[in-house]
Amino acid sequence: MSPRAPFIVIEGLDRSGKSTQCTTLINRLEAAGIPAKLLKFPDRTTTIGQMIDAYLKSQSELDDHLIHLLFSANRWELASTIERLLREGTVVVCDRYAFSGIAFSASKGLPFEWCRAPDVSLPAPDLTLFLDISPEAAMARGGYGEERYEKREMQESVRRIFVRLAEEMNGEGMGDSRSAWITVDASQTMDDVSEAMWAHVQPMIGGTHRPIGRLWA
Ligand code: FDM
Ligand code: MG
Repeated sequence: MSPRAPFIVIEGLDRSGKSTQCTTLINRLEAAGIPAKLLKFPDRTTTIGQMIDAYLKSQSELDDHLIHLLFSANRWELASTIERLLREGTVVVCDRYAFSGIAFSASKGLPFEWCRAPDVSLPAPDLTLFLDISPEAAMARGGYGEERYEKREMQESVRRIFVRLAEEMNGEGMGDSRSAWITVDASQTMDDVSEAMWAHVQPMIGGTHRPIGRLWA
């Protein structure tokens, strides 16, 4: 049986350089002759994604629990596509995933375990690269945009929860999740960040015979 491709998630605060680095990573994979597909959550193109988009732009108001479940449902919409791509040998790079889901909703005061529950058993990334930057440094890059959550206090709380998730993902008792979490210093130059990311991705590009893991299952 031929190996499946790895599933790579990029997480980070707003203005951490996440989207740019995702594109650079895809280009590097393709230049190395590896088929690769970039996915982004929220995926604003689906019906659920359009509801999320309106909420983020403050064009609608939704209960905190409800929007959390929509973000999760938006991942489940793509779950089988992710698995198919990996089995076909296409590396999947995701700009945000379930970790953003927990970090942002828990920052609004929803219980951590409640936030995790709807994402349990989603395809687990083989590698999560967390682009870490302080909210001060992120703001110095030109400030935040107009969307909901792009505020200093929110970003500080989100970062604290990402750090908690990092400790947990690398700790004991992760069961079948088997997802390495690597923190990358995103305050470096763009080139240094992409080099640091590539150093972790490059060893995986040959694929793996390990079955696709399930998040927190
Ligand atoms: N976000 C993103 C969430 O609150 N929950 C989620 O599950 C995901 C995937 O949506 F503020 C938040 C994070 C961010 C906003 O993301 C839109 P982008 O990457 O800025 O488009
Ligand atoms: Mg944003």
